[in-house]
Amino acid sequence: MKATIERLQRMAGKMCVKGKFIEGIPFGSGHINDTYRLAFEEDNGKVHLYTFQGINHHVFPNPPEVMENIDRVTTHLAEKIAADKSGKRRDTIRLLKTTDGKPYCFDSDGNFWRAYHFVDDVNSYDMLSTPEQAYQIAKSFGEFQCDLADLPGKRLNETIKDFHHTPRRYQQLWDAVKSDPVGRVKDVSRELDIFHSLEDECSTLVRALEEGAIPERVTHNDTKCNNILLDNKTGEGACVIDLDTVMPGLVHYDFGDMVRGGTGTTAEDEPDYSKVHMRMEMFEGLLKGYLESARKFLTKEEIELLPLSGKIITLEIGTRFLADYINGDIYFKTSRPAHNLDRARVQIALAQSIGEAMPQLMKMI
Ligand code: ADP
Ligand code: GN1
Ligand code: MG
Repeated sequence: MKATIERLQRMAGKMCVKGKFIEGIPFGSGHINDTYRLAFEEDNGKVHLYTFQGINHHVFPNPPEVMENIDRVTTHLAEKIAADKSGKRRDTIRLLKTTDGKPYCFDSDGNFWRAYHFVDDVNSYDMLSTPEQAYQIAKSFGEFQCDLADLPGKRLNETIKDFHHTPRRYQQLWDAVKSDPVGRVKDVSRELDIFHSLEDECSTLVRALEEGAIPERVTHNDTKCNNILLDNKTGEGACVIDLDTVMPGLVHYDFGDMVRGGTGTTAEDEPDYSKVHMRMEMFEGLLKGYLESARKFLTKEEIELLPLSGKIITLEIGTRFLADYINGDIYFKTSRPAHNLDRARVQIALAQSIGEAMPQLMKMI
């Protein structure tokens, strides 16, 4: 869905924005939603920026349930920020209400739209360049989990069923292989063999949950490094974003996805996977930041599984990229024919590199 300027203006007309529309530009590098930055100007010259997003309803089958979660979570975080006297608390993204008081509206094709106040003087990074960034990111995501531990009310909606049920993600890959709708399976036998050989180990987290060894908590579930905004001046985490998948989950999929997104030597879609390795100093930064904020609530069993979590989620997301390649690129946004295959190969190489480092990683905890 690519929105025209006219459509963005019509959506803006339904939201409580300040000022007159001056521009709308595509923004960010997310794989799922359609994100735009809109600017408005008041008569006195003051400019207001907002993020407008068309929600991908193929990925999120029930957008009102997604928005109910986001409304509850951001309200809870905003209350904590308002009650904090030190003024040092990280901010939350803040939803804009529609003119009739709702957290989303529709366009003429029935697509769901939402808007947030744009967070300025920040940056989000597709790849990390320093261990300090890794430290700040993990510290912020740990605080985010901690802040949501006392979220009042019913269990959050599961916005995507079995989102991090790794064995079911594997099953989706085997289902794709079986149906082979666009004849791509013949090109990926090396990748399938590797995934197959690691399948049992990948069930470790789900098994531990089922056996009651580790608890369910409220987690973010999509903690790659461009889902947090870092303050341009201080380098600290300014705001956690992309809250579509905040729901009940395991802390490991959050920590693991930081390892996946933050420790690699290349972009997630590097075409030459021989360049892919995990960077130990980034892992150290992540672990230090995460434990600094999360150690107070984590159990011993949870901490012991942190190193393995990076390998497991990297393979899990690898199975999703490969399944999407086999299915003809219907889920993740792509910009070239082998895009999902490149992404899957990078995940395999990174998971192998994390696997090789496992003895050292275990020593660090
Ligand atoms: P997706 O689900 O497609 O990944 P995101 O919610 O992560 O969508 O948004 C995509 C990008 O837009 C982010 O990586 C970030 O760069 C930018 N962005 C999103 N929300 C805001 C915001 N409130 N302020 C500033 N930038 C934002
Ligand atoms: C998607 O929305 P975005 O781009 O932050 C995906 C994640 C994947 C990630 C891989 C809802 O994240 O699960 O790990 O791409 N989000 C959804 O880059 O499927
Ligand atoms: Mg995102």
